[in-house]
Amino acid sequence: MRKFLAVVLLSLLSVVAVNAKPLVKKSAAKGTPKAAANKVTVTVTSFQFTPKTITVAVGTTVVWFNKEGRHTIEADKGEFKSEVLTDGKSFEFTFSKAGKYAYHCGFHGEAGGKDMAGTVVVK
Ligand SMILES: [Cu+2]
Repeated sequence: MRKFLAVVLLSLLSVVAVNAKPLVKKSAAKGTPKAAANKVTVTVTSFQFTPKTITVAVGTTVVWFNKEGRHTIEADKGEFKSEVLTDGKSFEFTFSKAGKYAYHCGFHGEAGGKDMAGTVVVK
């Protein structure tokens, strides 16, 4: 009887050990460093940028994702300018220098923050 119990206990232990294996793998995967994303998205709709003003760290890539309509992303001072973006298209620009970058849509806005316009503050 004792021997039988011992065998049952042993087989139970081995089942637990097998089941525990995936858990160990999971926690090991958690420690794997992820690639630094460093991207911020601005949503483009008709006729605004959301958020209108964003503040990011130097080196950040800002992605303008166009949900609807035809728009462009143009820096007031010419640091960047996108092609015409149609539905579902996006434009990105990496800011490597601190500063205040005002931009606007070439169709629906103007330099100086008028109408469809926004600002990226890089610190
Ligand atoms: Cu526009």
